[in-house]
Amino acid sequence: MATAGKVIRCRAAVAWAPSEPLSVEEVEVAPPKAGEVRIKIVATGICHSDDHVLKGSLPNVEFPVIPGHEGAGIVESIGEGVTSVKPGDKVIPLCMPQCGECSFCRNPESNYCQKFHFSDPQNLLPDKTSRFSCKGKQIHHFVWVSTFAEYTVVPEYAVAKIDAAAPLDKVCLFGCGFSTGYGAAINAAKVKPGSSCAIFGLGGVGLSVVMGCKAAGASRIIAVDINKDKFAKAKQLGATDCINPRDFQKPIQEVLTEMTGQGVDYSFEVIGRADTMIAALASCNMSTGVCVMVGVVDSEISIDPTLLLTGRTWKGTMLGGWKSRDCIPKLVSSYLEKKFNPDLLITHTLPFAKVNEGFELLHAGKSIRTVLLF
Ligand code: COD
Ligand code: ZN
Repeated sequence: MATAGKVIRCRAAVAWAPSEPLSVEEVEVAPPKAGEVRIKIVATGICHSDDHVLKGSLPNVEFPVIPGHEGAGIVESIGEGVTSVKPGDKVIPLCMPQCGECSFCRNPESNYCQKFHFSDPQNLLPDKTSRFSCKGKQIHHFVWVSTFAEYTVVPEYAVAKIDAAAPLDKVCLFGCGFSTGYGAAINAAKVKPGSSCAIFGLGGVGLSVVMGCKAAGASRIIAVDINKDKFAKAKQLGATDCINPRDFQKPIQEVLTEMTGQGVDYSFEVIGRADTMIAALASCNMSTGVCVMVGVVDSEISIDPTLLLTGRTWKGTMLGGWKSRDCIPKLVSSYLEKKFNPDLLITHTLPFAKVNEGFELLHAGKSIRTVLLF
C-alpha cells in the first residue's frame, strides 16, 4: 500500500462558515489511528440534511466542516486493531454508528447508538482530534463520515462492509436516503398490507418511504408535495394519489381525512417543517393512526394534546430504524437481488467539482438525488 501510514492530499468540499457555498479545496487527510478506517470515497449523494448543515440549522455542527453523509467507497488503510474490514473492501460509512456496546445497541428494539451525534457530537473523532486539515487549519468531521472528501477517516464501528459486487455509484444512497425512508415505513411505522399511507415530501427520502409503503403492501399511498414535478416519479414508485396542498382551500389534513374517511393509517413527515409535522399528525386516524417524523426542524412545535389523547401514535426515526452495521449490508444484498430499485431516485450524476451545482438542483426542486463522483 503506497499511501498507508502517510498523509494523503486530496480534494474535499469545505464549508468554512454557515450560509456560504462549499469551497472545493485540497485537504490533508491523516492516516487512521487505532480503531479507525481510512476510506477512498468513490461516490456520494447530496441529501437535504447536508443543506441543513450548510445553513447552520443542524444541531451541534462545528465549522469549518466537511459535510456529506451518503457515500460509498473502498477501504484504503486501517488503524491498529481493526479486524472487521481490510484494504480493498467495499464499504458504506455510517452516519448512525453501531458501537455494539451501549444499552441501545444491545437492545434489539433500538437502532440509536449512543455514540450518535445528538448524544455525543461527532465533529471530531473519538480521541477528540480531527484527521482533516486545510491551509493549516483543522477541519471538523460531520457525523464522522464527511463523504464530501475523496478520503475520509471514520471509527470502525461506523463502517459497514458490503458485497464486493455492489455498484458504489448507486449504493451510496444506502448511507442515508433510501435506508432512512424505506425503513421509516418498514421498521418505524410497520405498515400493514391493505393500509393507507400519506407521505409529506417527495425528495429522495420521501420517495423511499413510498417504496417502503408499497413493499409493505399498502393499498392506498397518497403522496403530498408542493412541487407537482415530483408526482410522476412518486406514481412510478407506487403512489396511488398525488396531491398538492396549494390546490386546496382547506387544510391538507382535512383533505386527507375526507379522502380516506377517518384519516390515513400511517403518515410520514419527510420535509422538515413545523407546520407539515402538525398536518401529518392530524392526517392520521385519530384512534389508531401512526405518524412518523423523519424530518428535523430547528424550532420547537406546539400541538393540541387531544390529537394524541384520542389514541394516535407520534414517533420519529433515525436511519429508518436499521441497526446500521448489521442491516445496511443486508439491504445492499437485497438490492443486488433486485428486491427494490433505488436507482430510480438518482436523477443527476455530476463530477465532484460540481458539488455546488448539485445543491442548486436541489434548491430548484429539479433533482431527487444527485450523485457526485470522484
Ligand atoms: N409541503 C409539502 N411539500 C413540501 C413543502 C411543504 N410545505 N416544503 C417542501 N416540500 C417538498 C419539496 O418540494 C421536496 O420535494 C420535499 O419536500 C423535500 O425533499 P428534499 O429532496 O429537499 O429532501 P430529502 O428527501 O433529501 O430530505 C428530507 C429530510 C426530511 C430528511 C431532510 O430535509 C431533514 O429534515 N433532515 C434532517 C433529519 C436528519 O438528519 N435525518 C438523518 C439523516 S438525513
Ligand atoms: Zn441524509
